[in-house]
Amino acid sequence: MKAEIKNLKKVAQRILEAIKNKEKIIIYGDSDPDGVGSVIILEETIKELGFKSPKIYFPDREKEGYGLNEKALKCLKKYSPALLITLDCGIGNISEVETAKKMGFEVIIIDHHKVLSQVPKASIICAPKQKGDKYPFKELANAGLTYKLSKLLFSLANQHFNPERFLEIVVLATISDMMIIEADNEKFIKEGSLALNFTQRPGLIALIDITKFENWDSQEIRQKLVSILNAGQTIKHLNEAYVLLSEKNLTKAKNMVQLLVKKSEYRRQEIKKIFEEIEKRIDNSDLIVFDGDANWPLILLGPSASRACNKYGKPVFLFHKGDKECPGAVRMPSGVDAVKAMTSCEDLLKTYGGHALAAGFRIETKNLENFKNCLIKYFKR
Ligand SMILES: [Mn+2]
Repeated sequence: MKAEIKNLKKVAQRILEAIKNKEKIIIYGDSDPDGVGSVIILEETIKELGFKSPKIYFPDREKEGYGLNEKALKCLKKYSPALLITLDCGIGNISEVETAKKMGFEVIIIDHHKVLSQVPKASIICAPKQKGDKYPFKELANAGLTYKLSKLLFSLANQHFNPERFLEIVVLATISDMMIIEADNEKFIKEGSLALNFTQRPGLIALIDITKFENWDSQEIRQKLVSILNAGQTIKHLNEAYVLLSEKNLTKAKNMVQLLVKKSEYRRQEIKKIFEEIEKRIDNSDLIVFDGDANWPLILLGPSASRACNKYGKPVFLFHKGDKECPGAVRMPSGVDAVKAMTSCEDLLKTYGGHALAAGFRIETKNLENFKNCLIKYFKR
């Protein structure tokens, strides 16, 4: 029998206990389609299993940064004591988990990102990349991981599980996070694309309707659906993609989609401007692209870095230049590991993490030059 994901069952049992005891539950997700998808799957699952109203929270990447953060915890403090479940984030938040625990939260981390040398002291960590996890496939999107949790929750509760309503979400998240298309992911994409075809979800019906869907393949899903979901901003701690995919009313969903389409067009133009600026500044003799600007918002840097990385085939580090601190996005050509590269400079960084080919960091502005030199040293080896 195939080994199971470490702690998946522990998490499921703890959540069922919380449902039974009517504890408070906070679902805390990353503000991108994978985080949004994970939140929707877990929220709908526990509601169907009888839990009334979990508190949902998405951090604002511009104002709060990625992952669990102190500002968010201050907002959430009034809900303590509660079970705080982080989805698609948390594995790098050592000090923030400490703060959360002091506030009276019990923290559960469900995160598919790379595990750094130290892990937070959470109550339970479910992360396929953590030590001792024997599950053979390591490249699930976080929504794929949450899907497995959902399935287990339904089965432990002896309730009927309807896979399609979640597979249609998993496919979007898996494609959005650019997870490798093999093993579980291949199955998710195949079955998820089919499920999308027959979706009952007003947000997806509206989205598919407006984008004139034709081929139902990964490329079209990325270009037409994921790009629009990605334009969703986080407003009052809720991501707009989440609001759309949770909407029950088709007319409202259609209006939301129209707004998101406009935002995604604007976003595309802004990304193009940043990319053109990078092209102007680039020095072809440099080993890496390392650039920042006070006018570049963090949320546009991932896609801008992807474009630069595709074109130049070099490691790309882009940051929003702040007076004191700079948050940044990293993209790597295949075969190079962003997290390993940053680990070699970890003393200079406030936080960092992510995947081999797509990652992020936060650094004090005074350390930028040293960080750049440290990276060049790493890539020269
Ligand atoms: Mn993710």
